[in-house]
Amino acid sequence: MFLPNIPTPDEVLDKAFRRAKKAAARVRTSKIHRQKKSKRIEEVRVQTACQVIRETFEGILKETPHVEELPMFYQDYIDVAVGVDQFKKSMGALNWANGVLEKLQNQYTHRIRRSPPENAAQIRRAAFGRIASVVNRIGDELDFLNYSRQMLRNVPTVDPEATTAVIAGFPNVGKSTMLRQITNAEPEVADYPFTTKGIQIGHMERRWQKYQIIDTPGLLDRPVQEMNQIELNAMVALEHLADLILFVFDPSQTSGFPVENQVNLYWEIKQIFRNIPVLCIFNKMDLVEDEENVKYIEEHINTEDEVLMVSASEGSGISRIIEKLEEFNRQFQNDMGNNG
Ligand SMILES: Nc1nc2c(ncn2[C@@H]2O[C@H](COP(=O)(O)OP(=O)(O)OP(=O)(O)O)[C@@H](O)[C@H]2O)c(=O)[nH]1
Ligand SMILES: [Mg+2]
Repeated sequence: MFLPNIPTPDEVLDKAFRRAKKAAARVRTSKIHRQKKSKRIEEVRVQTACQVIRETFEGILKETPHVEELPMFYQDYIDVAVGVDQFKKSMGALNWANGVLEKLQNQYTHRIRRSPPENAAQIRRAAFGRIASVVNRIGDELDFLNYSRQMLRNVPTVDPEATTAVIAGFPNVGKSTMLRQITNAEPEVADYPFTTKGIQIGHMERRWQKYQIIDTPGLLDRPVQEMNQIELNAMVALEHLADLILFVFDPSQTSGFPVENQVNLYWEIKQIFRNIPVLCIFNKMDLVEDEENVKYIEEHINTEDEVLMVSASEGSGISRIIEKLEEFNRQFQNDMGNNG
């Protein structure tokens, strides 16, 4: 997401006063009386200064997306990253400043016009003082918007229209390997305020339908009790996006996590993504020698969830996952069609 450049109050004022001075130098004088000229110059300086600042703020307001018009995922994302209320408040401050500047511009232009010529410079200086104080008043807000710009620079480009699967499971069970295999490409990796390690998004297109597969390292791989508020909020954002959860088990336990723990995490994920279907993937099947762990998992998960056996690193079973995604998508579209 792109937010426009945000200047500091000093930058705003420097630019405004510099431009005002230049504009004053261009005031045509030959035909007007000297006394009138000095008033005209001060008037132009006040007007130009106000105008330049207002245009700067209007530009920012126009180029910044309206939070409430964005897809829910982005709204939640912004909320997690910087806080939606603070963001809106800061945008409101720009509006406020523009309102005040408009008034000052009118007020001081009139004052200069009505004043004796020898007072014009003094009135202009007073106007500049008021202008500076308005701009400085919203210094914190400008600062915050600049910070938001940094924080939101690397928002992953999610496609709200694409059918979206979110991969969950303990670390080292083969999630990233699977993502690479399914989407057949190096996934896009973006900074993500939800996790420490960034988000990975893989894109895939089959029969004119777009799919995106999301891996969130460091987020969906540990118990909910250990999560902080930011991470819990992140769940909400993912919930808006996920059409399907791919929960990856490692029955070989070579990842270092006993199947009991894996099953516990599975149930937690199901609790969080309450209404979202889960496809259970048993990975690293090439390493599984006896079936005991496979059986254990099968007996302890919801019997309605479908199970696929794969080996991500060897690529076996991957096409089954893709078929399942397509199947799910068809069903999903049908349901949508029937309900809409
Ligand atoms: N033998 C075997 N190894 C696999 C398989 N899938 C993944 N691996 C290996 O398991 C290790 C972990 O794989 P990753 O894809 O990085 O696992 P991950 O779940 O993304 O791990 P984190 O990002 O740390 O959560 C790597 O060394 C992979 O090569 C598989 O099906 N069979
Ligand atoms: Mg990974």
